[in-house]
Amino acid sequence: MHYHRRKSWAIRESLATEESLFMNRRQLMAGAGALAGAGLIGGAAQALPAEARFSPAVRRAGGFPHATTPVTPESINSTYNNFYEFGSSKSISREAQALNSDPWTLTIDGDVEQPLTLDIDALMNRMPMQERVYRHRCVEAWSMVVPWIGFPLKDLVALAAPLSKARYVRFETFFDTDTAPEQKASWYPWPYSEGITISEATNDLAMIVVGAYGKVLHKQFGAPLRLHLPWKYGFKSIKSISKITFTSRKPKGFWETLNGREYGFWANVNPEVDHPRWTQATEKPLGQDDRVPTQLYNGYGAQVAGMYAGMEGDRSTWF
Ligand SMILES: Nc1nc2c(c(=O)[nH]1)N[C@H]1C(S)=C(S)[C@@H](COP(=O)(O)O)O[C@H]1N2
Ligand SMILES: [Mo]
Repeated sequence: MHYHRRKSWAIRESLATEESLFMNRRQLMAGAGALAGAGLIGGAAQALPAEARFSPAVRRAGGFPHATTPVTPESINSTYNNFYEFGSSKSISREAQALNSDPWTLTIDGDVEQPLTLDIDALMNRMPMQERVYRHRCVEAWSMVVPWIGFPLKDLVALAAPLSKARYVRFETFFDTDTAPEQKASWYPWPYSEGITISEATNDLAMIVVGAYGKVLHKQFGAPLRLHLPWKYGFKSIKSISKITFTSRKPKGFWETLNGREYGFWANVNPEVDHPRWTQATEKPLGQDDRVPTQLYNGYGAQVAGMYAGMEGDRSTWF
């Protein structure tokens, strides 16, 4: 039957080039000029059997989620970041270039059938690549709209084959004080970590990001793979993930460990619940002059509110 139901968060047109969907990471990097010497390309670069991984159905499902606000210009986005491993200001894009993102391995352990360590290129070759435009709302009340490239987190969960006792997924960033000297600062609970429930991890919207703006992920965006949870405050969307652990115990993330009164486990966006030190009612989109109203679940309530039925009255759901 030639009738396809689009996901409610998908819109018609793709803003990025078609080719980007068919490129593997090394080709994307080459396209982005990240690999200076042509000698580095080839050899290790696998030819992608594109049809296998980018079926029309997958690409439709991965169409751009509905964003009523325009995509944030890449030039603004790639120079205004939170990546504390490289400094606590927003201007860490130069420092972040020290990150060694290739080669990269991802370890999956904890309550799983079989712990795994995967080369990220091999992992990407097994995952259905998609492009999605997502709004991102930082707890600090700025926001952006990014055309991400990546794959559904639920596909990675399926690959990991968690045991039934696993109720949470914990994510951990790399730890390397040589490339990220800020990780020597002992008052922070390095390495950065975050956690979500299995049901959140298998929600359609939860995405592992490996690219943006039609290119491999800039280092300052959290190369080579990061999380994006568009309905939660940005600190949940952990960058440069090196380990994923399935566990029966509720993980305590970097910010919750630092200040659990201001940054909690759920961190679902809600304009009506203020941060102790500022309002969450409005936000400043990067690259725009005027503030705009913040939306409940950052505008993704139709897809995610069901996971929190009955919890709405609990303040901890919202910070
Ligand atoms: N490892 C790591 N992940 C992180 C952070 C960080 O400091 N370190 N900052 C978080 C915060 S607060 C936000 S708002 C987003 C910022 O993502 P961006 O720089 O791509 O906009 O990354 C999140 N993930
Ligand atoms: Mo943030």
